[in-house]
Amino acid sequence: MKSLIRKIHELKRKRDALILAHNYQRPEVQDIADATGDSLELGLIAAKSQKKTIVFCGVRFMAETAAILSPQKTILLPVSHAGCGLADSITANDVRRLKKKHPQSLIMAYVNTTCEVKAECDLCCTSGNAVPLRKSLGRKSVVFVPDKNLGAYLGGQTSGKTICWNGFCPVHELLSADDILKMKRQYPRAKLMAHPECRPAVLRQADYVGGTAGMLRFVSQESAGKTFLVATESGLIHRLKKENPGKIFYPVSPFLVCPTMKLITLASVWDALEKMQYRVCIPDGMHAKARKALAHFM
Ligand code: CIZ
Ligand code: SF4
Repeated sequence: MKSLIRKIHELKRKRDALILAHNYQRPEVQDIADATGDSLELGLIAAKSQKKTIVFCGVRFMAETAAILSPQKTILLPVSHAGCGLADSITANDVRRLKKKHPQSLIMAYVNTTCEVKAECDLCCTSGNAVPLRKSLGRKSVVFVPDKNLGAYLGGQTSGKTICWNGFCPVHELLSADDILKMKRQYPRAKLMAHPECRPAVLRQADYVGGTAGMLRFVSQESAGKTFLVATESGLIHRLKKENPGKIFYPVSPFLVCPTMKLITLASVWDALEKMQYRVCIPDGMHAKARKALAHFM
């Protein structure tokens, strides 16, 4: 493995590339990356970087988001079929139908959507800024796509009407209130952090609800707690432990593993650099529309 890591670093220099890894990536992939983060953080790092080539270790919609934010750069996704069950739960046609059905509503998309879907939406949010963004729209009716759990959470936090698409993340949806109760019984003093893609019955038990960037902040700044129960994809635990050596983290279930996130390995990162594959391109004519939905991030 050491020689493969060395080879990746050599090739990265030769190609003058930047390697970015999502917080859900395998530990060894996170460790060779120049930066780790959530999809929006990584997209913004890509956009600010001087490097022309970005190896994006994550799933397709994330690499697409980086490509929307960095139209002049070459964005490489090491495994071309690394998709997201949640993003694939809605198509651009579905959104066009929703717009016809709810002509008075704004269409708000979670970042976990394809570029075709983003291009049809009015604005895009992450798990980190969904609540303030929804609040800024006041009592305006909103159709939120595609995550029903994040949508229900938003509806509960804000006053306007929020109509939800029925999508869900196949990983977070697996968690039940019982899984949480069992862990809380075992670690009664631990703080529970839950991703808003979890079911409402899980979120109701959480001390903190937020995306991966928010969880990292909660642990480092906002909480005096020492032990944390983590209700999100297992990859985040590696970074939580690395950045908080004095604290203890337990995944709330052994099943919180996203199979498509884990498709990316060191070997595929090396291949991506060697063969300059697989380039993620935004179809002509879609770029400007998708960028508009992301404009408030830039
Ligand atoms: O936007 C992301 O990066 C996702 C899907 C997860 C998170 O909360 O960081
Ligand atoms: Fe998609 Fe869920 Fe995997 Fe995140 S954890 S990439 S939402 S399938």
